[in-house]
Amino acid sequence: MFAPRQISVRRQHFASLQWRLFSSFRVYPAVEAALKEGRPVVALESTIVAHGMPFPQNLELSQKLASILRAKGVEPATIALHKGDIKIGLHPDELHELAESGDAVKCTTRQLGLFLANQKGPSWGATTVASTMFLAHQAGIQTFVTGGIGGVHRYGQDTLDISADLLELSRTPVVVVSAGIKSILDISRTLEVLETYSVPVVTYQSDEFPAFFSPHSGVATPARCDTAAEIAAAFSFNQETFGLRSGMLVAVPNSSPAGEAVEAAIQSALAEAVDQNIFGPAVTPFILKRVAQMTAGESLRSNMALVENNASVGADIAIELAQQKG
Ligand code: PSU
Ligand code: MN
Repeated sequence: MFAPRQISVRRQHFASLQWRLFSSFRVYPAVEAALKEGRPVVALESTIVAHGMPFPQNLELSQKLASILRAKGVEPATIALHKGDIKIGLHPDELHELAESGDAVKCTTRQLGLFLANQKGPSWGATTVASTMFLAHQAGIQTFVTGGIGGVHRYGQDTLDISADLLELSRTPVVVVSAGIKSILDISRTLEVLETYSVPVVTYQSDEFPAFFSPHSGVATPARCDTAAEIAAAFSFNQETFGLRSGMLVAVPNSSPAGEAVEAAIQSALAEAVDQNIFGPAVTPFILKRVAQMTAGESLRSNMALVENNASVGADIAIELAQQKG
């Protein structure tokens, strides 16, 4: 007898919560139209733009990604915070401003509210894999393309420096397309944590889990999928049939691997970070920057190529997911 009323009260509560939550959402018109019409959309993160690469390569990559996605009929949506707004998709001028800003605040999920509440800080908040996933899901976007995810840092068993990206993958249903995990992290331990968190991890068309700059890590992949359709179906079974809430990590082996100099540079950048007492959220941006400097742009070239490759696979997954819904 009481059940229907309870449900409707709960719905009303949810609706008012949604309204408050969405009140500072600014969905870019092209993204909004695609979502309304059930066309495929792919989310992109802003930390890779603000902290992962220098200007102007970060802008060039963002523009290239947009054209790769649009050529396949997929709408790109770069997610970022700007002053009091949550941006789902950016105008080209906004993307330019973000890429050039230099002072964007790296915002993982726990920083979202703090950034919006702080009126005095820098204008741009750059979302990480974790917070981009979270916001993409709020906006109804199921596929997210990036380069590399955060994970268990080396010696993470002592420092407990384990990226919030792993926690978010465990609780937010978004497919994250990456080139695996960088060797600045502890790849085996990262895969162990993902297993504990019940996050499906698949490698695209390979039995070996890739290590970002290199398609080889020496670690066997937990699962292999050969087509975008299989990945989309596995994700949908988890959501629809089993009611699971976790995301999914897809690793696409890098087809433009960086030379061996990059691995050597990673080793020395890691040592420098320890020497200079750099820790926590500052570690990843520091190492990426040093490696790019030490390899005279070789790491950057490989990084840009792998993200483009991921965009192509991610677009196919988004298309499959949109077809399954439609
Ligand atoms: N790995 C990269 N490039 C990046 C990042 C990771 O190769 O730009 C960024 C992503 O935004 C990722 C974040 O979510 O770093 C992880 O940071 P942390 O380890 O502090 O959680
Ligand atoms: Mn960390």
